Amino acid sequence: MKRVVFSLLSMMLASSIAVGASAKETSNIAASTSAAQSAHSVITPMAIFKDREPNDTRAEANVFIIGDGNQITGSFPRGDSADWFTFTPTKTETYRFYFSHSSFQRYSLRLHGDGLGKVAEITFDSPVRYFDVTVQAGTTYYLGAEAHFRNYNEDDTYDIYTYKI
Ligand SMILES: [Ca+2]
Repeated sequence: MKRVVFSLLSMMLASSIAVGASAKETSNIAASTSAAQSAHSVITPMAIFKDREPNDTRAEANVFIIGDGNQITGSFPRGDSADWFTFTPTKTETYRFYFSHSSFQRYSLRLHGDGLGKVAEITFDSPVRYFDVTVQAGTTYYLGAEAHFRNYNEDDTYDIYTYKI
């Protein structure tokens, strides 16, 4: 998509130069560039990664690809109290990890990094349901959700949203 936009812009710029662009035409090109970039950012696909058993240990962790707006969605039905996910960022970037679930459930979330130990945690009793972490390119991380106390009559699902800050 980006390549197509850039090629189109190059053609537009080349034709403007050939005929001698006025200041107004130049500003129109700038406006269309900005519009094309906005359209591109709006249509960037976001991915939802599902909780797939077995994933109760780091060795069995499900794959996750961290990205702006990407999400993990899972649940803790009877007999399941831990879900692990692993990801290796390709860029060093700061993300907010937002952990969402029913207030009837006592769930926790922690992030470990290879060689880094535990880098962040949301305990089951914490009123703050997010943490911010600068993830390092090439480092493998493990994200673990855990159910401590459950109400089986209520919604047992959870979501982990990651977005760039
Ligand atoms: Ca599990």
